[in-house]
Amino acid sequence: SSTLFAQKPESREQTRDERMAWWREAKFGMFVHWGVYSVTGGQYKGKELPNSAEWMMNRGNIPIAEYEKYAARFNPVKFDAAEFVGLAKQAGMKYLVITAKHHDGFSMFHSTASPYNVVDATPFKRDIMKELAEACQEQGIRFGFYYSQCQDWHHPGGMGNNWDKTIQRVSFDQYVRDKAAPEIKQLLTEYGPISIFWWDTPRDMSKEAFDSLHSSTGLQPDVITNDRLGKDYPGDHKTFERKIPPQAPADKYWEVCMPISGSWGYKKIDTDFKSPTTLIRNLVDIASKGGNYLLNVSPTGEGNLLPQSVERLKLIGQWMKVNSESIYGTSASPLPKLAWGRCTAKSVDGGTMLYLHVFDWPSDGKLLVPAIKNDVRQASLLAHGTEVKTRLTDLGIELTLPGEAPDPYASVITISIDGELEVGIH
Ligand code: H79
Repeated sequence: SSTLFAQKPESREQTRDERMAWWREAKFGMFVHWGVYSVTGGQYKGKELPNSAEWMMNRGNIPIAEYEKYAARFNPVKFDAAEFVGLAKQAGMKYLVITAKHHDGFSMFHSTASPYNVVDATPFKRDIMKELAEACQEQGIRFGFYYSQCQDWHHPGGMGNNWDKTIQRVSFDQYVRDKAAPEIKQLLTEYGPISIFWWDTPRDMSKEAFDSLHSSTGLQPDVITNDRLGKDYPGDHKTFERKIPPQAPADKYWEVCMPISGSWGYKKIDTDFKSPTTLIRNLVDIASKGGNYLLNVSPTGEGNLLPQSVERLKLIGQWMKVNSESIYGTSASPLPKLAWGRCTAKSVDGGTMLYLHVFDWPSDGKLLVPAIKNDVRQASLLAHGTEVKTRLTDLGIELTLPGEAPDPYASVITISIDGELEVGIH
């Protein structure tokens, strides 16, 4: 493609694998959508607005001057950064990415480029991004910013607002110069180490605007970016939204971001919370295809998470406490599609460790791990270390399992194999 969307300079490209090493190891992160839209939880003038939440301003065609008033109602007194980050950590998440500015143009940090921010325009007056950056640093959680670089429904040069005709429009380039570029520079210089800069969502822009946004991430040499800055800009990793790819994608680094419920931002009426089983199996499914899971939660206007989210994060954490070895640092399954669950793999000294995640426990106790031609050194249940009997057959390895599944979400069996793993049709 054109030089407009050129790759990163050679010197940085060479270290991409190094920069991605922690991310690949981490596998699991928390995504957070939080802003002044969270005050009403998707409702406008007391009524439920379809597909609203963080899109409320757009869905309600709310004029800028009217939407600004939500800032005066944003006072999340229940927010405690240490507690919030602690919950992510307890769930087994290794990083946190939060909306520094969503499409509505409201800055959740003490922006020096726009007074429409959490310190200057709300009764709360606290720099939420700074508090989270510090809490993450303290608790060993990597920290990243989501930033809507194209759509900004508040600035007269931002994209996306076609309903407020009262504003005197300026160019997108001017919006980048006045707001986006200085804000990004501030986020990448005043908030400590930033591990991820998460662009959303790509639209056409001039070379000047692209170069300015693109070069600003160079302020933190180790920062990881996704593929949503510009149309053909690959970034460091690919982002899938809401849907898990049915097969392992060809991309070296990729993630699936997905809300824990129906929407990204807090919604008062949200009946679509995913079950703990679905959430844990999603994490396993994504890991088995070599990707990361960025699971979104939605703080309310008061700054807390709904009990449905807290409960789910804690259940995932309980599962991870026993089984995280089967997730962190693993790579995609080397096996063909498995009827009963998923597999992740790790290279170990002189061999391979396979982690079999059994979703459907066999009623006859016989589990076939297809296509493996190697003898097994050892097989055991990860939860208790109980050894599992194995037999090499024409079709692969047959395991003899106890009658009951040890885990209702996903029972993990480890298989260690000496030497090179041989997989194929017999
Ligand atoms: O931040 C989250 C979304 O707000 C944002 N990306 C994720 C991570 C996003 N921006 N655009 N889109 C997602 C896709 C746009 C979907 C739309 Fe709609 C369909 C826009 C209008 C119709 C969904 C449904 C949003 C409003 C109604």
